[in-house]
Amino acid sequence: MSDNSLKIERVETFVLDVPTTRPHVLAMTTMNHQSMVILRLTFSDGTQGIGEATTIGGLSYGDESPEGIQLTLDNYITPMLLKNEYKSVGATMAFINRNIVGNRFAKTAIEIALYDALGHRLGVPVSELLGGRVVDRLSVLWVLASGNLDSDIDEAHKMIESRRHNVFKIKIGKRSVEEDVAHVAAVKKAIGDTGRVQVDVNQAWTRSQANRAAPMLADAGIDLIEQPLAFNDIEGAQHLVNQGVIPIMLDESVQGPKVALDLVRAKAADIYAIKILQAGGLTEAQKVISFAQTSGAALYGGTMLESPVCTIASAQLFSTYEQFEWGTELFSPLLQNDSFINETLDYSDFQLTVPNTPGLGISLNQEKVDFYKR
Ligand code: MUC
Ligand code: MG
Repeated sequence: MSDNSLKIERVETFVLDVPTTRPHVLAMTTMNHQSMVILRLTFSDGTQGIGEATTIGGLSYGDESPEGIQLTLDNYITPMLLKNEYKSVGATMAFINRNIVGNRFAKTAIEIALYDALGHRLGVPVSELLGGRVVDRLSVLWVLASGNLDSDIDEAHKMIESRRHNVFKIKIGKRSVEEDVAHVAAVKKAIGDTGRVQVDVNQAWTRSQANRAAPMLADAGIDLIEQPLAFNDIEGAQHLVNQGVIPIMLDESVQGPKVALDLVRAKAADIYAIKILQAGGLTEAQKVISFAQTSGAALYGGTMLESPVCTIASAQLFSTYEQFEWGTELFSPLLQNDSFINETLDYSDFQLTVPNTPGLGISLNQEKVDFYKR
């Protein structure tokens, strides 16, 4: 069948609320469950594609919410998809981008599903549609965010012993700089040379707090500081990078390729967290990566605490690069206490295996979807 005669016949969206294995304490919210918008496209040739758009803590992290994403998909994007002949992933995304401003997360869900369906139609993994696989395994860190020092240390030891993770990101910014530094220094001391530690402030500090904390964290043996300042404080980030006390990573700041280009021009980060949802899709994330890489900055594979769907979409993309110097944080399926896919993801020896079967390489377990959907 030629692609010209293809149509998208059905678009389904579900909001799933899946409990976390423990409360996940971030500077701006504490998560006891994760709410994920899952999308399924069905084409006239019978192929299907799945996608996802997920935020953190409703509207506390960014400007799209699960309910808003579902509404955008159902009321605005779906009618466009059903009305037009399907030509290609690129033509569909170009059409959506011409007609819908912003809404990067909702657009990402569509693009993931289009690539998944195309992979199934052609019999290749999504990585092959994005330039081709370079690596099959990705390093994955674990995020310590229990809010309690003893639990964090205990969790870190267990992860190292089971060879699941030996790099840890600790969420800070809720308490005073001194309390936070004491907490992360104690974790680093407890694990010593068996693991590495980095911190994520999630925009909670003022410039003076960041200036004070940077040398303290460097002295404690912490590898890097992620998003110490407000997402739009480019000058502040630039100043911290110039000081060169400790590497600075930007995350919430990286809202799509145009912003990434501005950040790169301003030399506002040593490391960029690459998130396909924040970028606005897989193709947009490729642009962000190109800007960061070309500028000489380093890469880190980020997450919005996504389900396996978006996690594996990200992994398919990241696998097409020789090196994400700071690894990835594609751990969130392990923070959810149940799974709604049929496959078991392989997390072992501190890495995740990127599926190598057609499309994303994972499929929805409909019974579980029905159980967790609102
Ligand atoms: C963030 O800001 O990095 C990623 C891991 C995690 O625990 O929270 C997210 C968001
Ligand atoms: Mg972050």
